[in-house]
Amino acid sequence: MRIGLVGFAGSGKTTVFNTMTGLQIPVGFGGELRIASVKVPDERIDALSRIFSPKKTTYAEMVFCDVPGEHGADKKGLSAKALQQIRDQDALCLVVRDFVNPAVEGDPDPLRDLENFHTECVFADLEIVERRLDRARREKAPKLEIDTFERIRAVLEDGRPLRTLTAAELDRGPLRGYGFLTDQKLLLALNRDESRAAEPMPDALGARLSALGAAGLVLSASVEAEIAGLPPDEQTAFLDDLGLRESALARFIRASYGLLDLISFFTVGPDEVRAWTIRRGTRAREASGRIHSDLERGFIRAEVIPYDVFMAFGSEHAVKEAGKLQLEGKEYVVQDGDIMHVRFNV
Ligand SMILES: Nc1nc2c(ncn2[C@@H]2O[C@H](COP(=O)(O)OP(=O)(O)OP(=O)(O)O)[C@@H](O)[C@H]2O)c(=O)[nH]1
Ligand SMILES: [Mg+2]
Repeated sequence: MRIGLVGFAGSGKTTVFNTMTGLQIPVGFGGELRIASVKVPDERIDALSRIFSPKKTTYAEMVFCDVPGEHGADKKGLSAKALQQIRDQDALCLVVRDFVNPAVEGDPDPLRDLENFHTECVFADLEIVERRLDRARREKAPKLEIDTFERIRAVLEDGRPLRTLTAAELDRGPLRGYGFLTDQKLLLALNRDESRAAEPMPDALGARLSALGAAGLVLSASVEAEIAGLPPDEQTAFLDDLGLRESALARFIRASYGLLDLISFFTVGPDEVRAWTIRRGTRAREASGRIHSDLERGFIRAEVIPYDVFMAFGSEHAVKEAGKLQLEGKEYVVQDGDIMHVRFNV
């Protein structure tokens, strides 16, 4: 699962990347594509770790990729190389500038930048569709396939992103491998000047985002980068001063998690307390395969304690005594925060 920080030059992507990763990549223009994995902060793991005092505590991880906003030949839009790098991501976080950057011409205009980015993605997708249709006709491809591509061409020509089509409206099977930009999940990070970090998202921008099937959040990357460098107790005081309750890092990671429809389940014990990432809707047998393929192969049943239940009773023993331990089969849909112990036999 790789989330790409994407957008136009000078919008603050590398600054966001630094905040998330604790790295200190020089900001300014350009640079290389960079990838780093980030621990997903989770208070539930902190609490479980205090209770079990395990040898090792492992948080879930997410991978972020800083994609430079290299311009195309017109000096405005994105280059073909940048678009290809964007295509390679599993989901997109569009960092939009809402601060004055002396190195970038023009006042900040987040709605315009969102519109421009969307238009570039629509055109890039249309190009793929046209090429595919040309070839399909030449090769006399099955009618069903041609129909699908003609249908998505109509949607794109209408300026609509493919991501707004439900699974019932669009069978994505034949589209796999094309990497349509408008089908990627999209989170907009409105990157503000620190003085306006606590102001809400403007209504017009919020409305446009929901029409595009995208989510949004507000942050101030440069100030967050400073906060990330402070000791934890000073961080809270600094956030209070800005009128913020929580660091953007935590909000951002949660939003990304939600965007990808990811949840965590936990394994606990004296050796390790650990979070595992799965897609919402994953069943117990498949989820156990995240831990080890033997568990999936030899799956017998899962002993499940929801996090809140565990905390209410304070120990596995107390949960069992109270008859609250859930014995679940392979079809059980794992819930966010489930503490799982898998019984298996290989
Ligand atoms: N005032 C203010 N300046 C910011 C903020 N975020 C980034 N900047 C500044 O904007 C400039 C560009 O930031 P970068 O993070 O390098 O931008 P980028 O999106 O990575 O740019 P490219 O790599 O060229 O696509 C730097 O001088 C940052 O210090 C912010 O939240 N507020
Ligand atoms: Mg950069």
